[in-house]
Amino acid sequence: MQAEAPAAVLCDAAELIRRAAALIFDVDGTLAETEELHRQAFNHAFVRHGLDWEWDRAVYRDLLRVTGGKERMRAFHTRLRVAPPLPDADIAALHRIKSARYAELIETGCCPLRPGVADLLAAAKARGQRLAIATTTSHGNIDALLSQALGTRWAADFDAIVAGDDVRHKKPAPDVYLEALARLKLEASDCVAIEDSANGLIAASRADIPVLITRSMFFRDDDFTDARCVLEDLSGLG
Ligand code: XBP
Ligand code: MG
Repeated sequence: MQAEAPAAVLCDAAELIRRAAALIFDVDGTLAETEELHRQAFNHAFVRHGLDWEWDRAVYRDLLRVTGGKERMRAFHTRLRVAPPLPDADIAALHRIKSARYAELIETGCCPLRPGVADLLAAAKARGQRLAIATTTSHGNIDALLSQALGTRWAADFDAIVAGDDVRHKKPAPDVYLEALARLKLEASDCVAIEDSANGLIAASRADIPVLITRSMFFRDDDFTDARCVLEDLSGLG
């Protein structure tokens, strides 16, 4: 008797996507494997600011439990138990340097969209489905990535673009997804959230939005039990 596959594996991802009135995309790890560039940009900022911090991939994987670059740096400093805490002005200055470096790295073209993303965006648009973004990162980072990948007029195809600083609480709070639903004027059940991390799954689920997971570099082993579907990538869904 063959063991029952987990419900998420049995789901028909193409059907889940086709039925939705809107697709709400996470950015980092979902549209592109950007977290490795974020990590390099953080390390660049630490050197520029005269800090002897360096985040290798193992440290960064653990720190990614904290969403938001500024919050991540504050969490790391707290773990060092070095008093006094870094002033907000220093955190803000570090984040500006980091974001500028991230944009420079993205503009080299070294971080393409993940497999299937461009085709899915085009197919959804052709089917008359609406597109939205719900991310923890900044508008500047979204624009750097999608201008590079889709051209400078990329935003015209999205009905709602909600970034981390647009809401009070970042993921795993549902705020960015609730704001996206409000701007779309759609019910949660009429949409699908496309995510790569447990924090993203929790955020969308708290907004009652069905979630399709695309496994990514830093979150491969996260618990995706509550997702409707778990895929390696978005290939073939366009
Ligand atoms: C992932 C995040 C972001 C990025 C870094 O966002 O948690 O904090 O790691 O970007 P997503 P910032 O919801 O798209 O997966 O430094 O701009 O926060
Ligand atoms: Mg993500």
